[in-house]
This record gives sequence, structure tokens and C-alpha cells, in this order.
Amino acid sequence: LDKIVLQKKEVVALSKQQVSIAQLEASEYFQRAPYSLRHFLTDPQKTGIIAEFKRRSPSKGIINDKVEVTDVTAAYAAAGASAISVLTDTEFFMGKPADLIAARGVNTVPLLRKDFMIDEYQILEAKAMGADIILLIAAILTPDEIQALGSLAKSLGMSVLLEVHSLEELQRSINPNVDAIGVNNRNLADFTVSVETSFRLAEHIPSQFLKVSESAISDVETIKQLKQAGFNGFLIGENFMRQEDPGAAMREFVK
Ligand code: IGP
Repeated sequence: LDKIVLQKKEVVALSKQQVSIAQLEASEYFQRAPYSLRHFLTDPQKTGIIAEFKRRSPSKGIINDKVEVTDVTAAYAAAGASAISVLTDTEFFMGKPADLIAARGVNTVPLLRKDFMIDEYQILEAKAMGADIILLIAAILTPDEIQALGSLAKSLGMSVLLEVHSLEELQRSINPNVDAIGVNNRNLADFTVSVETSFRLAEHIPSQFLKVSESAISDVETIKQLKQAGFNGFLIGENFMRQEDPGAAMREFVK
């Protein structure tokens, strides 16, 4: 994680030199009113699934580098995704801002900019890319940073997903700018996974926040149990992406 944050600081510094805030604010998507994560996650016509486009991960290496972001995300939405997550990190996940921009062009569901947000500039970038939701990872941010980044995102009309992996992270990081708490079943420090993490933390999440369970979800039975535990959202990446046709995999999964 330290390595990712250091690399991210370099990327942000470079981007700031290349694209001014005025340029971000002038971009086509910056003025659009974002879709609400809450609205789509609580829509009974949708699945609650936040389907992810992820070509590679540090833990698994290449997952799928043969598919197009527009095809896959449009198929996810058609299969009932409540939202779509697109990795924009290049170094570790083989994603790019252009992937999110392309996904925006073909989708009318909320899009999550899945990246390691450490600077307010990245929130403005996310808005310019057409994102509706930003991710704040408690493991790499201080409570003050989470508050400030969340407050900027809210002022832009975006939804905020706060990712936690432990009770301690949850309690120190939670604040009113957050819309949804994402319990990451994957420990980002050692990559071990356990859905128990979600069941353990569920009762500690105050009811005004949406509850999202993230990572290592591969069967419908788990989703049923998570729903019973009060979860509204289910972030699924690899289970779909490792298939030749991720959209068809999601269709099969929800039918
Ligand atoms: C998806 P999975 O196991 O379904 O592919 O997990 C998502 O939760 C995972 O990609 C993720 C992630 C992150 C990636 C969760 N938090 C933070 C990058 C950064």
C-alpha cells in the first residue's frame, strides 16, 4: 500500500503539471449532474451489484486484457448492475482515465472511479471523467483527509464510498460526507480474503449509511446472506472479469 501511495503521488504531481483545474472544469462531463448511488442501490428493479471492470490486479496479475470497456460495462448495466466500477489506475491495475470516459459514453448508471484517491485534484479529475462516485480508502487516509476529500466530492454532487477493512478503521473514519460504507473482504496489506469481514462489521455501521460488501463474492448464496445482514450493495470484479465474456457471466449470475 505504501508503494501504491508513493507512486500515486508522482502520478498526481505529473497530472497537475499537464492539466490545470480550469481545464478539468471546462471538460464536457464536468457540469453534468451525477447519478445518485443511493438511488440506484435502493432501486428494487436493479440487482444491487456494483460490477467492476478490472484488467489486472496486484494479487492475481492479468485477469482479462482481451475485452473492451464499452462492451463489458454496457452488458453489466443491461444485466441489472446498480453501478459500475472502473479502475483508472494504470501502474497496478492496467486501467486508465480513458476507460472511465469511454464507459460514461455508453452508460446511464452511476460510475465509480476506482482508484487510490489521496488529493483533491483527483476528485476534480473524476468529475471531469464523468464519474458519479469516488472511493476513499480508510487504510491510506487520515480522518481529516477523508473529511476534506468527502466534502469536496459532496459539493460536486458526487456520492462517496468509504472503504474499511476493520472496526477500528470504520470508527475513526466515518463522517457525514460519506454515503456508503464499503467493507472490503480483501485485506489490502496481505491480500487475504474473507467475507466474514462483512458479516462482522455489518452491525457496527450506522443505519443512515448504505452498506456495500466488496471483493471475493462469487456465488448468489453469499449475496442472499449479505442482504439478510443488511447489505445494499455487492462489489464484484474478478468473478465476472476472469470469464471470456464478463457481461454474459453477470447475466448468468443474476438469472
Ligand atoms: C472487487 P473482486 O474480488 O470481486 O475482484 O473485488 C473489488 O472489491 C476490488 O477490486 C477492490 C479494489 C479496492 C481494487 C476493492 N477495493 C481498492 C483497487 C483498490
